[in-house]
Amino acid sequence: MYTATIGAPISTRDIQRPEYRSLTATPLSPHIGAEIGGLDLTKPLSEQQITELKDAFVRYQVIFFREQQISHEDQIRVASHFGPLGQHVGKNTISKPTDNPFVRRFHYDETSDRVSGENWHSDQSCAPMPPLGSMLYLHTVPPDGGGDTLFASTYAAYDALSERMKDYLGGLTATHDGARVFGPGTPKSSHPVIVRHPESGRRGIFVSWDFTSHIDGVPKAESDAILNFLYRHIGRDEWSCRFRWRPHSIAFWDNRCAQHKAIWDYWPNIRSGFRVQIEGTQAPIAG
Ligand SMILES: O=C(O)CCC(=O)C(=O)O
Ligand SMILES: [Fe+2]
Repeated sequence: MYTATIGAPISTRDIQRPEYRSLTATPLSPHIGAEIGGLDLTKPLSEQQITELKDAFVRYQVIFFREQQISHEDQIRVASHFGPLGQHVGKNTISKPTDNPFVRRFHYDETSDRVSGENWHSDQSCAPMPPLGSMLYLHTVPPDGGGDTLFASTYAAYDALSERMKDYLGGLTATHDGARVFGPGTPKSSHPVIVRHPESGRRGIFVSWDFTSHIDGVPKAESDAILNFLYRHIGRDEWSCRFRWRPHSIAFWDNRCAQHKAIWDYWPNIRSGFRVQIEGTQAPIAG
């Protein structure tokens, strides 16, 4: 158990949970993640289902679905309830485009020499307006397990910082350089280190191992030390969950308050599916 004496993280349980009537939400861990039941994503959703799904997405930061054998059209329809779909800003990406401009293929097999997202990150935070959320559907998973995805709550990580550290980080910005992940020609942007979620109002830490090159305006050694502390802190087991995929599972995460990390322990087996992303509505807001 995490035994912080100061700044103990607030769990999703501490925030009053509504009684959903059109779906079920079963939390995966106290701080992040819930499995959603009672929906068939191949069929249009009712207004109430959409409202409750949006609530669950913001509340749990990542929501999961099982046994949903969806087409590209189904995936696009469900994701579009959360906003217009967007396109990947990376130049040289491991995932590949499909015939549909909004759907990317995430496929790995014996010929793969790397996979997407092996370090903690939120998607394309190098963009001036990073994607609000990403929805990954896998139809094929390794036969003997493996290929899990980790998710961490940047809210809980923030809550667990000391008040002194919160004060120090509060006014800072950091540079997110897309070239680190996707090569030259990918955007670079500066964002607040502590951000406020536009819907929940909660604060979270917004720097990641993958994209953040430095904290702006402080000596490099200081930036490196603080960032390394924050990366380890965000990825702590105490506010992470681990999603074990099955064929036709979906993970749908909120890039504004969750980070994720893909585990590549299944070579040479196949792990395959499709992802869409929802366009950001605004640049990250200082907390
Ligand atoms: O393959 C995964 O589990 C996640 C990969 C990733 O980082 C992403 O889809 O954004
Ligand atoms: Fe990712």
